[in-house]
Amino acid sequence: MRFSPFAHSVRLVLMTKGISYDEIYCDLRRKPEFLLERNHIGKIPVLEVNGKIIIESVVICELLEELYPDPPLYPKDPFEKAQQRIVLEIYRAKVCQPMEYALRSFTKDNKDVDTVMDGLKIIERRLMKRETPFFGGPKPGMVDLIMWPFNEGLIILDPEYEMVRARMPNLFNYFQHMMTIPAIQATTLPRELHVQFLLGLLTKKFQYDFPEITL
Ligand SMILES: N[C@@H](CCC(=O)N[C@@H](CS)C(=O)NCC(=O)O)C(=O)O
Repeated sequence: MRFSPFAHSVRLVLMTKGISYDEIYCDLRRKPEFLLERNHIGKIPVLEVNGKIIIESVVICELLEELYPDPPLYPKDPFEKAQQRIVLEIYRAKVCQPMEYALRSFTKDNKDVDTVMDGLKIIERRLMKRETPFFGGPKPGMVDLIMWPFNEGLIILDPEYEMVRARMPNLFNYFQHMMTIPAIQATTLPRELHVQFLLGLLTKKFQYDFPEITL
């Protein structure tokens, strides 16, 4: 499943830390036995390290931080780390969840999109209080990398991020900065593919991978 934002977060952390890994995509409509053996719930991403199985994208990313501390993606100061994690929690509750509904409606003009924009405004305010280009500081940190795939997906509803630009200039600049980061450039999928995937979900003509596109 090429398009999972949760898997994408893990991919960004792996790439930022320069960890070598093998990636296996799954067709989530016909879940393969090898996935169910490792996660009986059948959700991805699943990380396997030396025979140990870990699920849940944030848990996976934070485990990678502990196993591969260089470069650090969280600050040393526990209070600053807590501040960054608060942003992530707000984002997951106020942006990720409503985004799922908003994307399925496939139109800009509906209340679910307004709910996503309201959630993003909270993130915009948090960003304004910081003096660094990223939540993680001068470079993207854990929170930036975990949030990014959902921000990228927003382009389905908001081509070129026009709504974000008009209503949340700081966040729009932040998106522009994020798009200059090599790991992000290497993994970003064009809007047409996001749209094609989403249409596949809605029409149940799934396409979980586009083999012709190499990441
Ligand atoms: N909380 C999980 C969510 C993972 C998740 O929902 N993955 C989706 C793909 S984007 C999935 O595997 N769906 C298949 C299913 O629910 O059966 C995480 O952060 O890893």
